[in-house]
Amino acid sequence: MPASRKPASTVANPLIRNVAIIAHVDHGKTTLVDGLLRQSGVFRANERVVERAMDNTDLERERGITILAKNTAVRFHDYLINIVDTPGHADFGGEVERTLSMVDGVLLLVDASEGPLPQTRFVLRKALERRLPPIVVINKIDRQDARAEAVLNEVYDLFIDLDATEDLLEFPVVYTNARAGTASADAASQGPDLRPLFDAIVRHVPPPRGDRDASLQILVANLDSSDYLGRIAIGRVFNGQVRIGDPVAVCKLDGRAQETRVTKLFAFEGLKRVDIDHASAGDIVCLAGIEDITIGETIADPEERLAIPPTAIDEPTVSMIFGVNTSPSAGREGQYVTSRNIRDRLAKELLGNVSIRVEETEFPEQMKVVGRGELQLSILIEMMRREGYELQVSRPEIVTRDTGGRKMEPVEDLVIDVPEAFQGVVIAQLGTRRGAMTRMVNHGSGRVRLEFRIPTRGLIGLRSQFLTDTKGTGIMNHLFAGWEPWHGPIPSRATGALVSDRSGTATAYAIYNLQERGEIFIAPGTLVYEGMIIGENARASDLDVNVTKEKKQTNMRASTADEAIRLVPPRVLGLEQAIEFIKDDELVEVTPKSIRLRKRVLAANQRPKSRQGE
Ligand SMILES: Nc1nc2c(ncn2[C@@H]2O[C@H](COP(=O)(O)OP(=O)(O)OP(=O)(O)O)[C@@H](O)[C@H]2O)c(=O)[nH]1
Ligand SMILES: [Mg+2]
Repeated sequence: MPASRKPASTVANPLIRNVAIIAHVDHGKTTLVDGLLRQSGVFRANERVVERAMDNTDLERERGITILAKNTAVRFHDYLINIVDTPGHADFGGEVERTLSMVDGVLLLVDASEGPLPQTRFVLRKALERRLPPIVVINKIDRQDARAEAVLNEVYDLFIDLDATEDLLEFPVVYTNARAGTASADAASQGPDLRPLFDAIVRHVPPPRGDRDASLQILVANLDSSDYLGRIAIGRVFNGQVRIGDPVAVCKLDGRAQETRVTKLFAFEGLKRVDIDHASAGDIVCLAGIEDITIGETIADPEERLAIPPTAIDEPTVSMIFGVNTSPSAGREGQYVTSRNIRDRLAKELLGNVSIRVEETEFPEQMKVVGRGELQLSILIEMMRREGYELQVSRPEIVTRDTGGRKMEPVEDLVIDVPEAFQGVVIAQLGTRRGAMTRMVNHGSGRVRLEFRIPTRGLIGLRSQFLTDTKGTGIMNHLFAGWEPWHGPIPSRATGALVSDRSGTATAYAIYNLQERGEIFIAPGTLVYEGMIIGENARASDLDVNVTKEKKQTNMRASTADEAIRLVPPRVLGLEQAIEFIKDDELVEVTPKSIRLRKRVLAANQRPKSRQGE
């Protein structure tokens, strides 16, 4: 099948702009889209609009972060502006990479106080590789600690560092307060609205190029689904035109062509999808009713079948084993529990999620899922659990490579921002994880910025430790930096586990007696099984304990009431904390109702005793 995308020299539609908003996490992308939606008259005057309207999945709203890239479109005068809101967290970088194929320019948002951070660098690099002209938006200009001028200089440095060509260095700059919905070309004064930003988009983002009269080519860059339409392909028409009812050929990734017909066609309009019967070069559209279509495929003319070569995406580096739940309580709380169920769900995930990979293991009931980071994998696990799945997962591992007989591992650039007082403890912690400090900047504000080069392995489990060490005041961000020779062993958790030695119901009496040994994870009344981890031992070795013991002299449990008063509240681990906590010989059991920690080998007498100081 011929693969080509003619570099069209003609403007496909002078009244369209296709733009992506890219930035480091939390710099205000989704909030800025709210402003653009509001001010383009998408909402009725009296309509109440939720904040961060584009973050419309449960998990996005709960966590306040964008996970999936999403499209919207707004009108400004005679122009239609298609906007892609992208996630800023490094684990979802794949979403940014794939959506850049839809657009002709980017808004690079930078927080006026934080300045460029690791993911700013990543997304800008991806945009520059595609030679997408940027508009730099310095956002949160209202912050007390805003330092717009210095931040702009840092942005220039970043461009130069990334070898941006002269023409791309001449980017326009707009200063915004996304929350208030104001923009200005000048840092010192804010206008009444976002018009300066709309103007900049219309002026500096080039109109889409393409040939309406050429053979049809639509590149699928994203997927969505709806209950009554099924799978929806989202993509950009690069060349040609398409009408409802047209026969088309889908150029599949494996080189096959699948003939089908266009039955449903939509365009974006604010937060809605509207039916259209025709689209042409330059448009961003949704097509429903094409079976099995996936990202990277081209919907083409049935005769000519010209595929657009898909873009290569950075390789994932962190893996976890997803397996069938084998604990004694398996199957009680979930709806989908078999390896077949888990396998099918992962296959479905692969269709829409370009930055994960699923590999078989030597055991049919275990799959290895490879992704970009712990957060990405734990979000997938959380989604599965909410959909009714039960599974057990292992401690995250990193992917290694063999280069010329040398074992190589991924390393990251880690940027940390902490109050000076915590600098020492953070440096010590990173030292044990083989982090090497590369830079230290003291802005004189009481906080210091520390930069490290660290094996990706050293980051596993770091986040919760870091938050504890800095009493929640530290900020850490990292970015994949490349491959380096294996850095040697990194110690895992220094403490052992308190492990239940039998099944039964945990009692307040037993917990009361155990709590001096370490921290307890469960409350009285919790059902436990042999091999289940019920707490963290203060010492390095594991300890088998009886957490079901009843007080001898009373025959009633009534006494639990007064004992409960003296119980330290359990440290209940959330999914991510549980994943960060476990060692290689431990697993996290995940069901729609519970998150339990367990030893891999449940029977106490068959379990190898964990070695001291491992
Ligand atoms: N003070 C101030 N806060 C802002 C501004 N813009 C956004 N915020 C706040 O910054 C936080 C993050 O905003 P989001 O819009 O979710 O950021 P984002 O870039 O979409 O984040 P991700 O999609 O997760 O990468 C929210 O609490 C916003 O209210 C601004 O101009 N000024
Ligand atoms: Mg967002």
